[in-house]
Amino acid sequence: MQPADHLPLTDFREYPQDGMRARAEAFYREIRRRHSLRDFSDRPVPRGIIEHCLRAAGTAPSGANHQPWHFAVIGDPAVKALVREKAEAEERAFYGGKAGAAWLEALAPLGTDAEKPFLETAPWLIAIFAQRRGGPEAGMDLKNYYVSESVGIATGFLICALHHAGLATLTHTPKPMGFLNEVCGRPESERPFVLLVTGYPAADATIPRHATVKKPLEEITSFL
Ligand code: IYR
Repeated sequence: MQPADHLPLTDFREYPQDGMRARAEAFYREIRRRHSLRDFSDRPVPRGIIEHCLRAAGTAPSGANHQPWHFAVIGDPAVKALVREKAEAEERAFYGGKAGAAWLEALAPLGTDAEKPFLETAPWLIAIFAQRRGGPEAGMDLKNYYVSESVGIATGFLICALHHAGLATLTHTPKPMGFLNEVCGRPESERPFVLLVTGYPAADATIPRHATVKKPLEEITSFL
């Protein structure tokens, strides 16, 4: 095994404590304005903006730095139409009963159904794939570690980056979403993780009240 090669840390930034508090508060105010959106505008978004957000996602920490993710970015209207058709077919079965009564009841306050027009309206769909095998460099075929954790973190980075850039997002999970492998030309060794929808909100966009109610700090934390 090779000895680990290290570099000095040169890009860490320290802030005065007041500044830290202000930054922490400002980020909270910023991120609490992010809402999962289902009413998208068809207004185009330049590809370069999406690319920068994807670069940000690609800096996420991952198991052994294997970066076990692939982002298939769909902007072609014909491919978006195909994704909509396939997703809606799965969703019709899901909402038609496959989900089970408890799940459908949990979803009721969101007002979602099998109709997914946003899959065609939004300018970009980002299909995120989790790679079971890969490695730190392209073309490797090693086992990947903590794949779901890593891809989940990268997805979080991407959602934050898109929001920060001024774009709305939806984490969409048609169930099952195996059709994405075929549509995006991805190998069976990759598992579709989430379909991220992004673009501008429609002028008359609404969000479910249910989704705006977040648990207070006391309920989600314990300090030991
Ligand atoms: N995939 C379906 C159902 C759905 C499931 C959960 I959990 C949600 O938080 C929202 C929707 C759909 O996208 O409609």
